[in-house]
Amino acid sequence: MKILGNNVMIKENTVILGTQWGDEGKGKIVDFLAKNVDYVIRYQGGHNAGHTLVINEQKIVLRVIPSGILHNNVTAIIANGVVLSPIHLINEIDMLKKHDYHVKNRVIVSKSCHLIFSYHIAMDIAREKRRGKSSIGTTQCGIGPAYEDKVARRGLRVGDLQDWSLFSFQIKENIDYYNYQLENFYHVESVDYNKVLNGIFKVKDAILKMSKDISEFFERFVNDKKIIIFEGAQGTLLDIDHGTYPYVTSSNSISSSACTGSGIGLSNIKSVFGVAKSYLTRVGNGPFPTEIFGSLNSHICTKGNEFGSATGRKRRIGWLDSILLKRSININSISKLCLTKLDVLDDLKEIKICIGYKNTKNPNLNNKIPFCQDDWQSVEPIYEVIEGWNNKTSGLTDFCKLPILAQKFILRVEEILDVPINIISTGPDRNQTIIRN
Ligand code: 2SA
Ligand code: MG
Repeated sequence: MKILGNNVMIKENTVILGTQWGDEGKGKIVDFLAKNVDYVIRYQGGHNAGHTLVINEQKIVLRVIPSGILHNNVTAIIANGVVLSPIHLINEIDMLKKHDYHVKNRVIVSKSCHLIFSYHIAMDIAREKRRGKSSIGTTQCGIGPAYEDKVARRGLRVGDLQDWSLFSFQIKENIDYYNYQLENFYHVESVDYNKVLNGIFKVKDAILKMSKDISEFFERFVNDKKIIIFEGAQGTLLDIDHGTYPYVTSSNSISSSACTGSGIGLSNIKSVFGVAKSYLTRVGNGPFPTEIFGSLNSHICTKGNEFGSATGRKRRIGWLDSILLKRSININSISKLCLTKLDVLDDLKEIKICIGYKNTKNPNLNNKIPFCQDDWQSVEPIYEVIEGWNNKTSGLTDFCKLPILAQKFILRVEEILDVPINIISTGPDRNQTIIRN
């Protein structure tokens, strides 16, 4: 990626993804950088994501459609790694239409996307209920069960909608399988075959019209030198393999997933751009060493509007954790960072950055990322305390106009992480953004 003065240009195929537990502000950054690209591709997750865009004070939350869609030059691709609720997708297209964005011809769906149906959602809810206190805190969108079906090789894909009679037969098998568990193991209501089938029937033609073999597509646009952004969903620490398992989502959210989740060859991806929040949030359960409670929690939560954009759940709040961020930078091969929500820290007297882990029960684990839940419990963060700038940064677009202490904070984060911070977000609006050369 080359950055030219105030004119940010993505010049090569780039992955843009979250480096923490999601909600870093990826949507805004993808939208901001998509103005001169040809394609934005979602390659994992589903409508559990909530990517918030604010354009001229109008707020739009995209959950499965890639964030570049508001630019007319962008074609949005939902690739094979995504689990797709067909009903949700149609609703999201309608929502955009209401906001005067007519996008139907610019949304393409891979025929290989696995589909999410109401029985996946019923199972997600039933499982969470049964887990009780040790629940994951899922978004209850059916993501986990849909990925389970994919790996178990009983999933139904977008392309399967082409043969309705075969599809109707196969889905009956799956519904019987799910209903047996829902009724006999989870003791909850089963789903009705006809209702599920009718729901899909209503949207199937619209979905099929958008569907394509994406691999065939790639051959063309790689040769034509089209520029692609691969947009990550959730965040690195929620990755099924590399995140804080089992408190993770059910997909790989790291950068290499852009290849498996879309079918593009490894050598066609040229750079990885990580998005990190200036502090840290997590929605759902699981370890969080730098978590903050009390009045500071409420202050940041209110000022940062830290509520799930899909579920409305209050997000947990904590200080920036450089131990986890460094892991994330390595796993993803991140060469550039964007720091978001700087303005949320504007009123604070002091700001902390976690620069080490002391493990109070097991000193061998000092500065290490634990494997066991038990070892996470005994992590005590070691903080560097930075003087707050206590001044407004909200809406600023020039690095030099930032209060000196805010500049110092950014430079210090950059130094700790040893990766350049090229973009700083000072508010939710597309324009509230600083580019650093
Ligand atoms: P799931 O539904 O099976 O993927 O949940 C598993 C874990 O992954 C977390 N997760 C998320 N964390 C942050 N943001 C997400 N998207 C929405 C948002 C979430 C919302 O943008 O605000 O509205 O609550 C997201 N999606 C999944 C989830 O909390 C579980 O910890
Ligand atoms: Mg989000």
